[in-house]
Amino acid sequence: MGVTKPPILVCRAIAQETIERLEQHFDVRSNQGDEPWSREQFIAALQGREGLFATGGERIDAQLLQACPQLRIVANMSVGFNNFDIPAMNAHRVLGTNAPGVLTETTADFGFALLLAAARRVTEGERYLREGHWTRWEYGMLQGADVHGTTLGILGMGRIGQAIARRGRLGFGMNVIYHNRSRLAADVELETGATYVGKDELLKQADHLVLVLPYSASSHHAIGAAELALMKPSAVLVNIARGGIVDDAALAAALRNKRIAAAGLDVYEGEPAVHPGLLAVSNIVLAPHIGSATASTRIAMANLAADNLVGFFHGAGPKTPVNPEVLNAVAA
Ligand code: 8YV
Repeated sequence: MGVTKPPILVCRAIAQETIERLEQHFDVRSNQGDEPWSREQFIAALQGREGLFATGGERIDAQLLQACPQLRIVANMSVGFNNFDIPAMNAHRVLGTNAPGVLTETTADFGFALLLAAARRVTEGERYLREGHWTRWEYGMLQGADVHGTTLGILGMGRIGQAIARRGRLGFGMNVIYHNRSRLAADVELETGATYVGKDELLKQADHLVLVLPYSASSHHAIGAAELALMKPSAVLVNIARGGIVDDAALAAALRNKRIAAAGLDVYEGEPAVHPGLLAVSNIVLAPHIGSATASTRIAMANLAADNLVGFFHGAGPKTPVNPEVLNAVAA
C-alpha cells in the first residue's frame, strides 16, 4: 500500500530533474509553463499544499498565511529571505528555509563582473561600437578607472562579502576595507585580509564600493543622497544585494551629476521595474538580477531547497531553516 505523499507547490518553472526528484517524495503541483500568476492565482494554486518551493520573490505574509492554513514550510531557492514576514510565519507556525552557501562564489564572481564592467566602461564601449561611432583610435576614448591596486570597500561582510574580499586582495592586489553590523572574528579578518572601518570611513575611503548586505527595514536606503555625497567622485558603486538598499532616485541623480563615476547594478527597487533615471544615464551597467545565474549554481540552489522540503517532511530535518524556533514550537 502506497504512503500518502505530502502535497507541495513549485510556483515557477525550474529544472525538470528537480521536479522529478521532488515527485519521488511529494505530490507535486508545478508551474513548469511559468504562467505569470497574479497573487490571487498563486494563493489559489497553494490551496491544500503543505509545502511551497519558492524562488525568493514571493511575498509570504499574514494575508497569504491566513488564506493557506495547510501551509507548513516555504523553501526559498535563494539566500535572501526578505520575502518572508518572519513574525507572521512564526505566528502561523510556518517554517522558512533559504539556500545559503551554494551561490557564494558565483555571486562574488558577478560582483566583480559588474565592478570591472562599470570601472572599465565595457557595456558603454559595446554600445559605442554597435552604434557605429568607432571610426578611429583616440587617445581619450572611453578611459575608465583602474580596479587593481585600489581600495575596495565592502558593505555587508557575510559569505559573499568575504568571497569578494578574497578576490579583491588575492586577484587584484586591492586594499580591502569593510563595514558590517558586527565586526568579523580576528582570524576571518586575517584570512580575508579585510580591515573593519566605520560606515562613513568606508564611504569616504573606498575607490570602489560593493554592497552585499541583506535587505531589512534597517538597511532600507542604506545608500542615499547623504551617503553618495561622502563617496569619491571617481568611485564605482556595485549593488548585488537587494533593491531598496540603494535609493535608486538618488543614485540616478548622482550618476547624472557625476557625483560618483559609475555604477553596476543587479538589483532594483521595485524590480523588474527600473527607475527611469537609471535607464537615462550611460555611466551604469544594468543586469536583470542574474548574480547567481549559472547552470551549476541554479541546480545547487534548487537541490538545497528540495533538500529542505525532503528533510522537513521525511525526518532528517531541514538543512537551512531561517526561523528554527517554529520547529521547536511544533515539537513542544
Ligand atoms: C536569486 C538571490 O536568483 O539568492 C538570492 O538571494 O537574489 C538570487 O540568487 C533570486 O532571489 C531568485 O531566486
